[in-house]
Amino acid sequence: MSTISQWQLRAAFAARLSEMYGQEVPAYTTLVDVSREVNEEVLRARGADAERQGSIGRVTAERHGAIRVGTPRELAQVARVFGALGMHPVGFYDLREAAASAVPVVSTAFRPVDGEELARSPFRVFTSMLTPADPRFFDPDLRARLEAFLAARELFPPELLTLADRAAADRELPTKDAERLLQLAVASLELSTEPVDRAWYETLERISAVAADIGGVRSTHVNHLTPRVLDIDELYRRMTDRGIEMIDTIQGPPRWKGPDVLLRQTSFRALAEQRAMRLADGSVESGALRVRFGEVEARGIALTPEGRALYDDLLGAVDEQASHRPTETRGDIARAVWEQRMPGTEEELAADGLAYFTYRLADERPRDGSEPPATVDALVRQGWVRATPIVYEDFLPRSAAGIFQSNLSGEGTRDNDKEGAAYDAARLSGAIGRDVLDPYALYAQQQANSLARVARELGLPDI
Ligand code: OOG
Ligand code: NI
Repeated sequence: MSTISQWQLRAAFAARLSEMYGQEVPAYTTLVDVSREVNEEVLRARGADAERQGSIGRVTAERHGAIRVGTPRELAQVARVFGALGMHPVGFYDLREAAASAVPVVSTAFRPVDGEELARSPFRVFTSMLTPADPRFFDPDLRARLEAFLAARELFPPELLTLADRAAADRELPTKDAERLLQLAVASLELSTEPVDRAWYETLERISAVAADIGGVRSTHVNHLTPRVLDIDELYRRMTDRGIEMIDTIQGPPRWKGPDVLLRQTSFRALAEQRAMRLADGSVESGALRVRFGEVEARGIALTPEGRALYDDLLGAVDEQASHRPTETRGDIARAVWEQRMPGTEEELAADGLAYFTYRLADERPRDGSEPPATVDALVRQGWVRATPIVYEDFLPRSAAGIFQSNLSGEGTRDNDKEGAAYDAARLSGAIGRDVLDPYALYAQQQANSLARVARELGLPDI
């Protein structure tokens, strides 16, 4: 009997979701086409160098999606569905704090965790969960109504969850079951045609458009699907030239002369889509909602906690300077700050312990019988070992807040005099009954494994 492995399920799921989303949101297809065009040009111009952070095959197929759910129970079900595809919750993002207007969610990202799995298919889904218990957003009455509404809906059919548990346990599924799982999983993330209860939706919308998007309807949906591009500035220009109105910034690090680090993202608001609305008297009329959008991203080297602290520090410095110099663009200010304070080469980032790399023996290493040196720096400098950057596979809370933000219309309401409900990675782990993994630990492990192997191959003690 032929079977489909987890990574094949994941790759097939990403491809089908992409096909579905392209049919539902035509601007997404434009984005994918322009991304491919830019990637091919970058590859031609930069050759092998363009593939240092992932093969062109990987980058071209690479996507992340985003979904939003309402309760820990629903998030635990999401974890089962993605667990079937070899995707695990990594990282904790508190968007309640990061956004200027009301975004009452906490988030994690489901993604493959080991290097080989990432190379096969790096598909990831940024997944947010509403926080009805946060009194800054919801009063006790609305919280109770919201929780009752959420408790009564079913996002994922039992058949899907049963198949998902089997795929996770067996790490594969027979072809026929795999087909069924993929169908049910994609269908559960399509935009529903069920009429929206207008009064209820608007009640939540007054608090936050995100709350309405999550708790105002009886289903969930993928709200964007993001291709990866090798030159995001060029992509931004081309999309603008095609008349697609992008948000006014690229989130994350500036364009600068040093290495690409972490993640740069930009987005555009999707058009309003026609949706059936149910009115108080039970009649249905046609309305429109804007709930889906487009986003694109460029990925760079993963930073260590020290590197990340520096990144956050620079963000603060840029904010500070931008507030005093309203005539200069944020990009120009950021570039100047980075050129002053961020190490400008991969070698320096590695030497300062600011970024993660994997190491392997160089093909052209000395073979004259000389002894290899005992430190990583010296091994690299003397040509024994080559360093390859580890790509950042995760997200940035401030950028994510910017993406949420730029796609909202109203400000919503948040009562900052109240104390927010506490939430962190440990609580989220408890709520969904599985570990939310620490991204730094994953990168550090990947780096350490590669160094252990190099040490073994060279007959060195630990390096
Ligand atoms: C998620 C927004 C964040 C990203 O790439 O940072 C995000 C959402 O709108 O649900 O997708
Ligand atoms: Ni996104």
